[in-house]
Amino acid sequence: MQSTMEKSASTQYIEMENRHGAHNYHPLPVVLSRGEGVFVWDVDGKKYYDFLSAYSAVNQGHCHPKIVDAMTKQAQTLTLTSRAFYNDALGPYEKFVTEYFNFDKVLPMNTGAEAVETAIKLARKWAYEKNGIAENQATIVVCSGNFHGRTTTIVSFSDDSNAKDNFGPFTPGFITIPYNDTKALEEVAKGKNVIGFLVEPIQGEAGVYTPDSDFLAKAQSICHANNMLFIADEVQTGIARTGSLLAVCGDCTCENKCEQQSTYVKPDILILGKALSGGAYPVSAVLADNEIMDVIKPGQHGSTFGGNPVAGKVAIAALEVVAEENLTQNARKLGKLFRAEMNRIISETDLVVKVRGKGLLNAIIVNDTEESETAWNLCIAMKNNGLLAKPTHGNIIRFAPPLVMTENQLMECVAIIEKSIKEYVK
Ligand code: IF1
Repeated sequence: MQSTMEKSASTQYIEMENRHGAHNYHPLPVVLSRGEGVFVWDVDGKKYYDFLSAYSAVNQGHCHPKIVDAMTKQAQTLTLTSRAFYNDALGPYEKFVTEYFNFDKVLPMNTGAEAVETAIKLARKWAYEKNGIAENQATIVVCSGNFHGRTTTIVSFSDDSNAKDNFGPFTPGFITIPYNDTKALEEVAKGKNVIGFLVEPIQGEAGVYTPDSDFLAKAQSICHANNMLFIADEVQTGIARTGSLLAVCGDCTCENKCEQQSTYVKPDILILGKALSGGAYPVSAVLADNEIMDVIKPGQHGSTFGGNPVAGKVAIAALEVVAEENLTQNARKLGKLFRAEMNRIISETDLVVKVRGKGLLNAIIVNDTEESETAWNLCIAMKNNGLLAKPTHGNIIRFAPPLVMTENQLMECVAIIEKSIKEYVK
């Protein structure tokens, strides 16, 4: 039995988590203690490229000085008033974020799941009060392979048994269609009481599934032809990750989100989270125009921390960084380069069979079964070579670096990935 003195620092931290923390994750065996920009360091001082960005929350890079400064200043001034009173931070944040994304109103929350839950409640309430749907009969269409969070209602419409099993009884009022299938959407849209379509513009957790280029536009028009709300969950794909400000912006990279852009598919309800704060603080948001948002009256929805002063200042700083540092354009440029390099490597190895993604949200498919350890072992090899990434499901590895990465840094990461693949022995 090793004494504490003999155990490495990493081992001690890992054992502490195992002993005192719920085992609801299976992390890669690395213990991080510092982050800056595209880099993180472990407790032994080893430096890594972060190629996960905390599941696309750290788009602006770790500990971005502008974001940390905004958070620190507000944290030393006024952290939380609750919504029982007004404060001088919430209104300016609400004005900023609604103008930034071109919606009339925002309902501020904290986590992505809370924002998804808020969007579901908002859509249902709109349907009953504005659309004549019979009470408690509203049905929302979702896609197979979805991931929208971990609350009981959200896992009620998950088809991932690991995320759903033994958490019942489940919330009714959802119908599932295949992802990227507008014919199926058209069919179910004819049903009675169908009020909305909740969809990820790119399915992240399912393995970075990018739909047909016209899927979102077609889905939106089917929704509007059937008096349904088009609800976009951009918690993971939003905030410049896919090479435009929102994945629903399509090919547009402009900073003025407007409906004039031909490729822009404006959601009726937009859900944001993660990088809305640059990963510094839990901030999420639901945006909609007045016709929808005004169904919520005082006392009908809320949250202790929702829209708190620190969250508002952090989100403004995080969104200003996206514009000031041209992160959408950078994500688009580096994403194209990354996929080209991955395709070159794929042509030179049997270990990886495909790369897919948009902007800097990408994934490679490892040439082995979902149950195999190959993707995991390849991530261990990349970790040992100085790059951190993690499989989503089985044989799929997601690659999502901070959007502040330079071309030289990206090429260094490609070299690490290539070295790890070519040295890998099954
Ligand atoms: C985990 C990944 C999973 C999300 C979308 C809402 C939420 C998420 C599209 C909820 C959260 C996180 C949750 C985290 C792992 C990660 C994730 F795809 F991003 F990798 F699980 F699918 N909509 N995604 O992706 O936001 O409540 O977490 O703030 O739960 O394991 P949250």
